[in-house]
This record gives sequence, structure tokens and C-alpha cells, in this order.
Amino acid sequence: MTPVTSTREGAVAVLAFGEPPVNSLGFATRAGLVQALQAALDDPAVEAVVVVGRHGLFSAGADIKEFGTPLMVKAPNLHDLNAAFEASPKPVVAAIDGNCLGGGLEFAMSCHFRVVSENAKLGLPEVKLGLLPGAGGTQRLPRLIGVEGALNVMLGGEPLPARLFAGSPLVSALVAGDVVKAAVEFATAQALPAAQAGRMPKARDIRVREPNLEGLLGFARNAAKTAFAAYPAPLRILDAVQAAATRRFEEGLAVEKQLFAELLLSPVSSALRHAFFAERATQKIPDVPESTPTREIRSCAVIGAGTMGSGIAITFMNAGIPVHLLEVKQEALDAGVARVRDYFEGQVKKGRLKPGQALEKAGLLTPTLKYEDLAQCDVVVEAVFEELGVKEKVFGTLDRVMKPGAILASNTSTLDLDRIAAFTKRPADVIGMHFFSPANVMRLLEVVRGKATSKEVLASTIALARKLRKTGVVSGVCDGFIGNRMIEQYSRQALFMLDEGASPEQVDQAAEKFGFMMGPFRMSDLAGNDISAHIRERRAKEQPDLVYSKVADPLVAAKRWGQKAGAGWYDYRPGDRTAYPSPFVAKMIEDYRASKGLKPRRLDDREIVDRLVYALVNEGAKILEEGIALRASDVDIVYLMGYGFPVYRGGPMHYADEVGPYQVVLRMRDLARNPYGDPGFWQPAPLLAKLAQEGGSFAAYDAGLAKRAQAA
Ligand code: T1G
Repeated sequence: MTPVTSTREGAVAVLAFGEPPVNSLGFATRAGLVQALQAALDDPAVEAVVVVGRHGLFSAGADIKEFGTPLMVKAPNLHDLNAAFEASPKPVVAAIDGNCLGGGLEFAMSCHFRVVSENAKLGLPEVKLGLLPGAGGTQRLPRLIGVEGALNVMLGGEPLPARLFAGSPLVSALVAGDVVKAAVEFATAQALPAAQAGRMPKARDIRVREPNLEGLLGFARNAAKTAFAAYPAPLRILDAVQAAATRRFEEGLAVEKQLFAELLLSPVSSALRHAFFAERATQKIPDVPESTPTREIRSCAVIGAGTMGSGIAITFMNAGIPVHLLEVKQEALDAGVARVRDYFEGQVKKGRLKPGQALEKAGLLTPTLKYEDLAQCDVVVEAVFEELGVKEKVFGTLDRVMKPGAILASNTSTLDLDRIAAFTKRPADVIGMHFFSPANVMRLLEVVRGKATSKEVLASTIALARKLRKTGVVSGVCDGFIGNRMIEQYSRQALFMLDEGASPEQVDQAAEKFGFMMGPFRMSDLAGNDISAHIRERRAKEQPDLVYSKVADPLVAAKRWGQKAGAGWYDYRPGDRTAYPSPFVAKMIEDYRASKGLKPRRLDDREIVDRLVYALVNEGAKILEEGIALRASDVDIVYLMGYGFPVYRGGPMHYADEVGPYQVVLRMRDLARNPYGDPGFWQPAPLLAKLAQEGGSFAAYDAGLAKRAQAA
């Protein structure tokens, strides 16, 4: 289908435009629209024009896939498109339904009138991509709805219900029902008479009236500097709006163009656009086409009512899926049920749920001590102790009890899923669903694909993740899958640096200055030092040659499990989550260094950050070449959504691309000169060394994925 078709309703030409999935304004659509408008202007029988998006929406804006390519600016670009429609001597009415976002709304604002469905959503989400509306939005929107409203739209970046703008020049008419029919009637009854009377409303002709401009902008600037310190776009939006309010339209447009060009080239925008596509790419599994049949999930069972189990139960309940929650002891079951109940009561207290809704959700929970009660559930998620013997018992029982076709999922965070699957006679139905704590909050779900996992079960689990409002990232089977395997190397470097002379707070501060939500030691105190110690013990047995610092052993001996124990790497005070540097820990580290004959040295922030981040990059490259992760961008999503990596840096692999694999490898050579710890670890992964040598990138590696999948 061509990007634009033109039909006639009496003297009104109706231009229907757009290509699936979101009618983005790529070159073909822009050229088609300008051509169709010109044809309408050349046709004496046409007196007015209506322009409408296909597929039930107007447009999601510029085609982000064109960014960084010549197509993005190829004439007619978005400015040409908007200028053509705004200059039309025949009135143009935009008929808006569904999403009308970004460049789509900028296009609509260049039309003379907008007839908008009451179900439509209008927005300028560019700020979420590290950009500003770059096709006149910063100049037209303040003219149509005022400075304050325009700032809320542009700084918030959210699609907003069109009814919020009813009564402003942005919405000429808010309608129910068929928006095209309403727009044609509006064109005939209102737009034409206005045009004939010489009143052709153009946003550009409206003067911005904001008596308290400086105050408003000053307040917004301070807020932006505090809340978005690492993001340049909000401040540039304020600069562009200031130009809209104080300068002529064309001058303001020139300011906007300049600021947009700057932001487009910024590393932050590159990172945010990468993250946008990376999240969507995770849903594509080369050998599991979208047409793969999936099993319907109408009910679920959760084994284990501990912190994870109750969090997983809440996750399913929030998605409206009934849950059977099983424990082996009444007391543990009661504690789990109480955790679930407290959560929903908390949601009511926070005003996120009405009491009736909370009751309805709570009604989805059926606690039980009997496996037989689970038999008819469509999926069961095991969340018991991280020990293979315990998993064996559970899966042996599930294999006996669950109906044929039930999906048997393990929430294991590190154990070998293939061995777990082998505890059953139906390994094709076994898969890993690794939730991140708190399970009902963290959006990341590692979907662990075992050797025997069927494509149908994999596709069903990825679809289930979406239903649970999670981003499912497929991982192969290895110790720690993607996230925990990489965090292991990150943590090893953190501990080595304590041995060598750093303090926990110094390492954490350096990491948090880089942008991590939490440094390694604060994160360990939150997750529980007992858990990391247990994994270290197991690993030390399974991989005796893996060098570890033992500096943390006294911490474990002293049961300083972290926040939950009121003491960990830091000291904590009752009711206060502040992490206070701990004299106990300082002495513990000092004693450990002495016992190893280590003379502490100064480590600067750069060394701390490079060792932490490049440990992730090097391990991530190994995970990629082993086929554990499908893409480098999948690894990035794991780190952005599961481990607090700064989104404005795009994830560890994107960050390595920004620095350049060549520079990363060069730096790793420096780090390998340090004799302490595990210099051999800094041997670049073969894939990383190859990219460095060939001037390649992880992004290019990902682009080659489709070809590799075909060749495989
Ligand atoms: N350009 C190109 N592709 C896009 C796109 C866009 N603007 N928006 C979505 N897609 C793709 C997406 O990658 C996915 O592809 C598919 O559409 C479905 O998306 C000059 C510079 C509209 C709310 O930021 O917020 O205009 O995975 O899974 O959940 O001022 O898409 O199928 O291959 O998200 O129904 C500003 C971004 C652009 C809007 C729909 N606009 N999009 O959500 O589907 S910059 C945006 C969204 C701009 C001008 C500036 C959402 C959505 P694939 P999806 P969804």
C-alpha cells in the first residue's frame, strides 16, 4: 500500500497516510503527503483538505530508524512538510485518533485545524530520546496552549489524553465516534467559511502571552538541573521555549533547529535511542518466529512463599492471573500470604488502588500446602532455596502432579536449568523465569532457555512476560546466566580494590558518580551479603582456579548480612536506610591487608570505574560469543533494567561502543599490569579483541545477528 492515498468527500480531499506499525513520518510518507497536498491544491474541485493517519492512530512521529542516515534530512524533511501544509491556501484539517506524538503532533500543529477524537493521546516524547521537538513543536505548542502547558507536555514526554487540551486552539473540536466524518463536516461547516472570510488560523501567527515567563523558566531550569543533571535536553527545551516567547517565529525556529542538532549528536541521546530499540529487540528470537503458537496462561502456581515467591505471586495477581501459592509449612505459608496482603493494603494507602480493587486482586490468591491443588495451573514458578537438591525434589513432584502442557518454570538465579529439566520427564516444558528482587517492581525477567526447552514454551513465556509487564530477555544456560555472571566479575574487582587500598564508600561513590543507582557495596547490603557469600562459596568449590578476595569472610562470620541485619558493609540505624561508613569494616579490611602483607595504595575514580565497567564489558563479550545472550543490546537491557546501570550511558556494551573497543582493550592492557588479584582476567575476550582490531562495534555485531542466525 502506498504511504498516502487521497479520496474525495464532496469538495474535501481526504489524505490517509502512514505505514505500519506506527505511521512514523519517514521519507516516503513525507514525500507522499507533500505530493498529495499539491494534487489537492491543483484540483479546482477541492476546497479543503483533511489529513488522517491509518491503522487507528495519527502518527508516532519522526522515523527514529532514519536518524543518523541521509533519509532523515532528505527533502521534503519534516520542516518542509510542515511548512507546505501550513502555507496551503486551502484550509487543512488534521483528523486525529489514537496516538499523535512527536513529529506527528508537530505536523498536526502545522495544519490549520485539528479535529480530535476524545480517545486520542497527544504528546511530545522527544525528551525521552534525549532530544527536543525538532520540527517546530517548541515554537507552535507554546503558542497554542501557553508556556506552562507546553513545558509540562515537553518535559514530561508522556502521551496525554486529548481532552486535557479541549478549549485551546490546539484542539479545534473534540469529537466522539468517526473522526474522519467529523473532520470532513468541520472542514465544510467551519474551516471553509473561516478561510473564505480571510481567517486561516496558523499557530505561528499567535503571540505567546506569559506574564511570568522568567519566573516560570527560572523555576523549571532549577528543577531540570536537579532532577535531570545528566540529561541536556530539558534545559535546551527551556531555551527553545524562551525563544518562542521572546522572538519572532522564524528566529525561534532557527534556535530550535540549532539546539536539536546539538542534542542529536549528544552521547546521551545516542544512548537513549539505543535503549529504546534495545528494549524492543529483546522480543525477537531469530529461530522462534512471531507465528510460533503460544499456550494460554489463565492460572499460575508459585512454589515458595518467601520474599521472591510472594513477589512473584503479586506480579501475577497484578496482571489479573489467579495464583495458587504453595508452601510446605503452614507458618511459612501464612507469612507469605501476609506479605501479599500487606502489599495490596499498601497500594490502597498510597492511593494506587481503590479498596475494592485491592480486594479483587487479593481474591486471586489461593494459599495451599498441597501440590495436588496446583495440578490444573497453566504455569508453575518455583522459587525455593537456591540448592540443586531442593530443586530436584520440587521438580520431581511437579512432574508427577502438573497437568500435561503446564509450563514448569524455575526462578533460579544461577543454577543449571538443563539439570533441573532433567529432574522431569518433560524437559521441553521446563524454562527459567529469573525475576529480580523485588519481583513485583523490577521490570527485568531473564527467560532462561534450556537445551530441551521447546520453541512453543519459549514463545509462551516471552508473551507471558509482556502480560506481567516485564521485559523478558532470553538467556542460554550458564552459571549466572547474563546478569549474575557479569555481576560476579564486577564484584570480584570491587573486592580486589578493597584489598589494594580503597574503602567501600570510595568504590561506591565512584560508581554512583559514573551513574550507577548504587555502588557494589550498597547494592550488596541491599540484596543481602549472605546471598553473595553463598554463591561465592559454591563457585569456589566449582571453579577452584577462580581467584577471590577473602576480605568479606569476617563480614559473613559476623552475620553482617546488610540492611536486613542492620549491619553489612555499612552500619545502619533503626528506621534509617542511610549507609554509614563502618569502623568495624574499616578494621576488617585493614586486618585483611595486613594478613596478606598488602601495603594499601591510592586508587583514583577512573581506575575504580574502568575496572568495574570493563569487567562487565569483557564478561559480556564472552557471554555474546558463547551465544548465551543473543545480542549486545540484550546485555545492555539486562543491566539497565536489572542492575541500575545509568540509562544515559545506554548499558555496558553501548558504553564500550561510545568509548571505542580499541580504547577499551588498550585500557584493559593497563589494568592487566596490576599484579594483584587476577591480571589474567583482563585478557580481552576474543570478540572484544576482534572488534578492537577491526574497528568494529557491538552495534555492528548485533546488526549481523540476522545473518549469523540464517547461516546457523
Ligand atoms: N520511529 C520508528 N519506529 C518506531 C517509532 C518511531 N517513532 N515508534 C515506534 N516504533 C517501532 C518500534 O521500534 C517497534 O518496532 C514498533 O514501532 C512498535 O512499537 C522531529 C525528532 C507509539 C507509544 O518517541 O512511544 O518525532 O519492534 O513496541 O507499545 O520532533 O512506540 O516492531 O520492530 O513501542 O504500541 C518521537 C516512540 C520520535 C514515540 C507505541 N516519537 N514510540 O507503543 O509499540 S522523534 C516517539 C512510542 C520525533 C521530531 C522528533 C511507542 C508508541 P518493532 P512499540 P507500542
